[in-house]
Amino acid sequence: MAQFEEVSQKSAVHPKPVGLVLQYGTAGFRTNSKQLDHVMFRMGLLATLRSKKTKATIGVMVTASHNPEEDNGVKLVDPMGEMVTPAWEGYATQLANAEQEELLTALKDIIERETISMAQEASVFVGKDTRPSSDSLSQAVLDGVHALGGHSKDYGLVTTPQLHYMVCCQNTQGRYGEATVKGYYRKLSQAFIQLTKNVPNRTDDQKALLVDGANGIGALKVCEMETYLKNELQLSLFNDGSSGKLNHLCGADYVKVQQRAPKGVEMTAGERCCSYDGDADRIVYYYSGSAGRFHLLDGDKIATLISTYLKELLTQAGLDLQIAVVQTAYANGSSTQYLEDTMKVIVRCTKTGVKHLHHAAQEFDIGVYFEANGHGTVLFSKAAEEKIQKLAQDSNTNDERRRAALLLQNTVNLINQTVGDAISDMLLIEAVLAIRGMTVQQWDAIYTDLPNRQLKVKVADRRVIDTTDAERRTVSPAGLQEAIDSRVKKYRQARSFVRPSGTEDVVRVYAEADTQESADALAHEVSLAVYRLAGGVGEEPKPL
Ligand code: G16
Repeated sequence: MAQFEEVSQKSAVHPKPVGLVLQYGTAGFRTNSKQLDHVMFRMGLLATLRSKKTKATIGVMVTASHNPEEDNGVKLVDPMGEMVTPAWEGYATQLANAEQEELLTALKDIIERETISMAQEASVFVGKDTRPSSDSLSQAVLDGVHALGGHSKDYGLVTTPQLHYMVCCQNTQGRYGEATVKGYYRKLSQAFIQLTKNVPNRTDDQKALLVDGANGIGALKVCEMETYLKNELQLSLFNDGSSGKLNHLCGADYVKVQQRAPKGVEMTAGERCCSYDGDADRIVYYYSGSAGRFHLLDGDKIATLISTYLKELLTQAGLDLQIAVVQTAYANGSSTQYLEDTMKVIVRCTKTGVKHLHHAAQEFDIGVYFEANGHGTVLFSKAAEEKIQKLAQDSNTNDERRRAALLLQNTVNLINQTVGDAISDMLLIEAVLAIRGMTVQQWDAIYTDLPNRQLKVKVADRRVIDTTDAERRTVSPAGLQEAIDSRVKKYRQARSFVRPSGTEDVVRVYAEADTQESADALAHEVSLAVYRLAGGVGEEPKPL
């Protein structure tokens, strides 16, 4: 077939280094950008096949999100804007790792197993972040799409959640919104203005927010959006990419893991600040206390704020909808306790990775999901959206119920339900704080985090660590879980777990306890156990 000849010819321009094997990680392939040209070409092929199979538009985002600038990666987006289904992750691995001469066989194998009609039209949306390598890598994706005769639309520089949004808009024939960047700005800003317009006496101070753009795509896009917000939010942007390096000493991951303010943000005591990550699908908030102490409001605090707000509105609206919060093992113990014991909402724990949380959240009328690192959103079932809409339009209902229903309706419009979205989450948080008349300090005081520490340990092969129970326990290597258990016992209110990262070549260690000293000591002791039992390389971990 002519298509396969084209693939053969074009793939020679994007050759695979012999013997190179890459794993499909937490959010797709991710490694040094120099190793990714063939992967991108092949993901263009795969996205085209997925599009033929689903008869819908598929998205390919070229980004390595929170990783350093020299890395890159790829995220595949399924028709409703969600991450690609796990069965196809296997195909992605098969295709990415096939040696040059095996590529056509691997491709034909997928076509056969999925009974794909090659006569079917295909459409792929492509986006990229601001990394220097993203230009040529996104071109490699496009080459892959065209080699199999697929149609493409190149959105160029967009945030990851913007690309997810475009795919969903396209496949819902515009019901979710208009598949353009302007359409995205219009939908979100209108919802934000509707939500905040009736809040009495919002001062300029209350409208002010400091934003750390991580020197990435989020900085560019939030600037573009600002005019649409009509001064209802007054942003001061730092780390806008004009001089600093992407994610270097800034961005959501740095702030969360280091528990300190990013470089370059001039914050004064009590000012609300937030940080995006490198592709703007995560956000964390923070402020400096009166004694100069750094206060972090991470994904757990965001989930608590949003679910409290939604629960209150549901009560006011008299709507009987089940609300749940989905977290991972990284969720601070205090947040889980508060959600279950005080707020009395259902809490679920899944493995790390948005795809797992998203899937779990879909089981409820309203599923609020957030990873502690600030990646999350809210999902509304179709039935829940319909009930909200019906009530908002019911002129016979009383004012309080109608007001709550209208707020819920605009809240639904403000949220990017396809995936975590730093810009959409930021607007939602700002709206909730305004509507509830809360300061960042009052939000922070909802519950007190248990002191915690995250560390990374280098090992020869992180795959030797296998976990179970939503990554809260290890099953291999032998003796590691026992070692963790015996160390946890020494501290009060303590918990610790380890897991191989799916985005970086490290093992992640998490520990929490009643004091920062104990959390630090526990994290160090567990890191040593990992180093000794799981094949640590380089220097032994040192106490903090
Ligand atoms: C990705 C995933 C997140 C995950 C993070 C870290 O985020 O989308 O779900 O929490 O990686 O994963 P790991 O601990 O396996 O390295 P991002 O923002 O980097 O794309």
